[in-house]
Amino acid sequence: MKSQLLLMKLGGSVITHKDKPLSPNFKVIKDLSHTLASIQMPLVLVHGGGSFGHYWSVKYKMHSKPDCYDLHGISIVHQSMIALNEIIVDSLIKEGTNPYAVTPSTFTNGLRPIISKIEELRTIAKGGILPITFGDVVHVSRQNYSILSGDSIMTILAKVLVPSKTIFTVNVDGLYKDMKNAEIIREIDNATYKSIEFSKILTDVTGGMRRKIKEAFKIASSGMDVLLVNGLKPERILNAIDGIDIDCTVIRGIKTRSR
Ligand code: IP8
Repeated sequence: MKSQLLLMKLGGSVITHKDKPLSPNFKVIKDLSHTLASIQMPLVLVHGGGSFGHYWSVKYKMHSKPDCYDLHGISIVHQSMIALNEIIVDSLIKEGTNPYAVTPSTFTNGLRPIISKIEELRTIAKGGILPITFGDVVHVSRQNYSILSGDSIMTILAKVLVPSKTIFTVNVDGLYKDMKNAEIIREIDNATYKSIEFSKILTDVTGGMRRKIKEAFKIASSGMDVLLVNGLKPERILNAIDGIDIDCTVIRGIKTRSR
């Protein structure tokens, strides 16, 4: 059953200047924090790596595939995500929310969810705390580590929490049909999804959209609608929560027949 809970990801391209290493977008972080402070519903937040985690992951050749990566790289990538998280948490506190940062390794075992720890995030969110986690490098097994993206974390959390609303904020208005006319796809169903040429999309929109859509579809396959909303226009987030029609892309929840 869906619970009164909002699950939201702050995209790395929204909260950082993605083309400038290690540069947070302080203005956007402040505006988003201000907006999030006005949300009445219990909220669980995830954020991406942007020019922090991705910058170092590339330098140390780390990917979302478990492997024996450079040990120094593991520390540097993790620490860069802690640093970005701290900036966001500080901003959220200044704007009057009560964030509580949790690394993904507190609710995952390797890449698998720890259901009881995820349920705990719901409990603390309902009590007025704002749990916030982030894409990170995680230990998988033996000496193998992996990058666990915030998008995958969204799926892990959504499958357990079954939120009433799931929002991915991005730095564009949604998924573009055609960049020339900046026309967005307002709604994607299974048939549209299959017809999308992802290679085209990859060249058309900021990186990571392909995986985002893939994760959004995994979430939608459990019957939940997923929204891609422009995080650079925070008022849209509030409208989306209120069910007001906004420019965004909706990935429709696929209702499976109950047995
Ligand atoms: O930006 C990536 O998270 P994402 C996190 O959500 C790291 O893909 C460490 C690169």
